[in-house]
Amino acid sequence: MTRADTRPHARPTFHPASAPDFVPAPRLRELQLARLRAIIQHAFVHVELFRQRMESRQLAPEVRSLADIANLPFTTKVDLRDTYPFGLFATPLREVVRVHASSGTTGKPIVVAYTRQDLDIWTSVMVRSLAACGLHEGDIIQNAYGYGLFTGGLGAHYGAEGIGATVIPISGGNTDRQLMVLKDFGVTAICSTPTYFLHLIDRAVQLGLDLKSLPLRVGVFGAEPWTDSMRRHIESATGIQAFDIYGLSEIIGPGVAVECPEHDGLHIFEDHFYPEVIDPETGEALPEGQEGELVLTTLSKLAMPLVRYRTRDITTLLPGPCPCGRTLRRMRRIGRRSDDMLIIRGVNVYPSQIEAVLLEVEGTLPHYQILITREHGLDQLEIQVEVTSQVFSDRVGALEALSDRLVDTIQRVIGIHSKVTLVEPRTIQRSEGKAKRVIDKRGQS
Ligand code: DLL
Repeated sequence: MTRADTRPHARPTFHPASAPDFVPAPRLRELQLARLRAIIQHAFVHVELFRQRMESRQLAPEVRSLADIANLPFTTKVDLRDTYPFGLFATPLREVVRVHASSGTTGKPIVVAYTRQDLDIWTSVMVRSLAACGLHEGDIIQNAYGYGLFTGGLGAHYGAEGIGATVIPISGGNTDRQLMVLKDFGVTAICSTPTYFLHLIDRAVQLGLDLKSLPLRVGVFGAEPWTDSMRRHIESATGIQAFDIYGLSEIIGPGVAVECPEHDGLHIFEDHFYPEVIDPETGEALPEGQEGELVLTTLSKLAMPLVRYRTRDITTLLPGPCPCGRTLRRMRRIGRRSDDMLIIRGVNVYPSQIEAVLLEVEGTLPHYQILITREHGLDQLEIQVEVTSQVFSDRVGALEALSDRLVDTIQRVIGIHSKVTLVEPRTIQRSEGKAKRVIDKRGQS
């Protein structure tokens, strides 16, 4: 194949499925209000936890204006945990055609559900996302998000098929094979976590593969925070245009918000997800332009509607229109969270999950440290844990067996391979205040 065959020329980003992105704002507000009314009724009738919360505040499930949303109760990750696995479902299980899951704060994941119609909505927001990134029929999309319970793989997959592109469902990992496919199949776009793509860049350099010589022209990167300097690095090393895509399982998966070619904030698909930014301490809604925690209400999803879900992601709603013409409001890219959730190689990890494993095993002491570094673009996780002097003076074989067991159990619980280093009692620095359990050396560039 020649380069001319495989590299579709830049076309305007308008795709018929993107029409809702450009609806005049007053019309969009009407639609949001109509959908909000319906979803509040639906949740009130079908979700016990929501009904109880409303009743305990003497709130009727009636919404007069969009401003009324500020009176509704929040939903949190703890609610998902407490109702595990299916307690927040608002439709009978036979209408649920898919579930996904993501890490919870403890050993159990949180479970999310989709009806057939919910999946169609998800595909539609992913089609609009990919269209905003300039993708269209004829593109060849290598989907390196993980397939499985994680929403990244299947979310991007259906979006890519929906836009009429050719999808390569390669999933994550197996870097050399990724590079082979990237080159041999004439791939024009890649979907992956930004750090995994950095890793691909590094490996390509090692193998002497010049990514700039390939037809690859777009990267759709998300599932973890990244920065503008990472974007510059990616773009100058590969010649592609890098787009930020945001989403979370609880709300739908990827496709909650995406950048347009202006790269000045992410447009939120407001016709399906109503955004607010609140002060994470007081819960008060903040005006546009002020930084706080993103709170999202699903306006159309039936299997698991969420009202005022506290994402813990910190952002700002950007004032003013975007030159691209989309009327959807924009949020600044997510740089950090207000809780302790870590994202390692795109996987959500809570230190409490690791702690639970360490404390269960005999011979360990409750002093540990989690170190995260980045080598060749790939996140590395090391856990240092103190063991009793008795274990430490045991045979070397016993120490090795203990660390192997910890590596296995941690991998099973969080889904990531780690290095476990067992150290002598009192090796790990004690803190005078809060213990510093996590040392994240990945930096911000
Ligand atoms: O990460 C969904 C996704 C898949 C988004 C693929 C984009 C691409 P969860 O595993 O539930 O879902 O993790 C959601 O990841 O609350 C953020 O903290 C973080 N996150 C997701 N996208 C971005 C992004 C998927 N573009 C959590 N920038 C969210 C920064 C992001 N953080």
